Amino acid sequence: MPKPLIIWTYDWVPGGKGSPRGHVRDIRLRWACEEAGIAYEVRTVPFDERGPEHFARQPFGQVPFLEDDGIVIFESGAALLHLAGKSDVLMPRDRQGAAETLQWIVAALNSIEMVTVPWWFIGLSTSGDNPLEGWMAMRLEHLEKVLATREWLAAGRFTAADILMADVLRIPKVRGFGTFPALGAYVERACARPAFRKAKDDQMAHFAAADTCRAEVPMK
Ligand SMILES: N[C@@H](CCC(=O)N[C@@H](CS)C(=O)NCC(=O)O)C(=O)O
Repeated sequence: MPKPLIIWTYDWVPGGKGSPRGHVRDIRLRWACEEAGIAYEVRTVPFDERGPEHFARQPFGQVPFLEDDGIVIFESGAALLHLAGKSDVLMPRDRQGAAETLQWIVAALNSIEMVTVPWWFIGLSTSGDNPLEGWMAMRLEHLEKVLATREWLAAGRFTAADILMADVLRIPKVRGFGTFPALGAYVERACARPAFRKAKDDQMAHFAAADTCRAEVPMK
């Protein structure tokens, strides 16, 4: 019997306004496993005190990382590709379909997330106009043209590229996709999938349970 693989995430992240709950990147791996029917467990590293064992497996002290039968792999994109190697639900096996999936996975990370994350951080720290708004709008406009003509990004069907792109687009979704209706519909469509809903609900429940544990720790 193959061992279930392990998705590592934090034991807790802050709740409340601006909370990352529901957005912690282990959701990408949970979602992929749910889509592909891959058995997995979730285990945790401390959020507050990141020790040498954590850094040995994720050199930036971040999450997620994945453990699969002796292999440990960090970076959500790399871990997603590792999962895609296990199931053609996530990545077609024909050369063209695989190439399209791969290119859109890298595009999600290197052309879209490279804008959305700094845009989001700067937005948190400025009350005025976000200086990255123009850059963001340009990237979204180009992606809008692609998604206006197709349901999913690669190979004519849902793939791991859509898991990554839709999750990345959940950040700009907060500002609204007013002039980008195809992007709005795409994120809605992806996030309506039962596998995403399960992954998100499970992540929310995981961090909510951690709140309860913290509340139960006796005060010194
Ligand atoms: N490029 C990394 C980014 C990982 C990342 O930013 N993880 C967040 C949680 S979603 C984190 O660990 N943040 C805490 C920190 O950066 O110290 C990946 O995709 O895995």
